[in-house]
Amino acid sequence: MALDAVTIAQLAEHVESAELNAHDITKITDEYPAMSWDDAYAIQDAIRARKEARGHKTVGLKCGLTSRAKMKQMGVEVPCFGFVSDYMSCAEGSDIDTARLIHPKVEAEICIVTKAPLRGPGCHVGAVMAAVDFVLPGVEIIDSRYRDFKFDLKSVIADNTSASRFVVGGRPRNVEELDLRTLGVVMEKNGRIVAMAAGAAVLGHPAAAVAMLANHLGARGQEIPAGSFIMTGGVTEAIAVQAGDQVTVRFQDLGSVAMRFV
Ligand code: OOG
Ligand code: MG
Repeated sequence: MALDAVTIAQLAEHVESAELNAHDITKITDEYPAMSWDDAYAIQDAIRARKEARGHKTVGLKCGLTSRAKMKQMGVEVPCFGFVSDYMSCAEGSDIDTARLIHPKVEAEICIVTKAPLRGPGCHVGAVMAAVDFVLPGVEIIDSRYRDFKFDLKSVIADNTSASRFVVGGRPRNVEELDLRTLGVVMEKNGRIVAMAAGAAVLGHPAAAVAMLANHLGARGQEIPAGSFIMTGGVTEAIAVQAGDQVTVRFQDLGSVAMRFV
């Protein structure tokens, strides 16, 4: 760790305040260029602890930057991991208030719920598939707290990987009924197709993102508990939205997920 405990706590408050007050900040590595990967995750953990101390429940885990399209869009080469809180969950078909966000973008994500714990190291696609209870379609609304949505990997990890809102919808399906690699996803904004991809865009197989998460947590002595909701990462590049936009994502075999931005 390059940063001391006081600095970690101050940065957690700084980044979380930007989220809660919907104002942007400069990326924190500008001021702390020596920040390590452990520092970045320690800041994210401190943000999680702050939310939980205020009574917010952590309701899921997320993988980010797992598709080439997302990596290319953000200029980052390695996936990252974060969490989602109860207040970030929005109902299918609901209105999402952009006044509480900075510069939101939508992402189509294949999501899973586990029925058994997953622990790395050595977690692989087979182990993940055996632990999947069911598969769900989801849309994540990301909202980087960094100016102009520009960051490096350490800064975005400290910002809980831009987590902001998410919508889970459609119908749950058993994993054996699906081929997650060829599962097609079509994203529409205001009735026009704006992006499309198949599940394999996520590290060759969305379950590979979950294995990576289990291995990441395993290296830190943690596991993915049974019953976890996990978002495997955007299959296409993220699409900017603003008040007045309507978004529908159609997932092959999983139904569609829709929302409106107001
Ligand atoms: C980081 C979060 C990326 C995904 O699904 O790739 C993410 C960002 O692009 O702001 O959630
Ligand atoms: Mg995402």
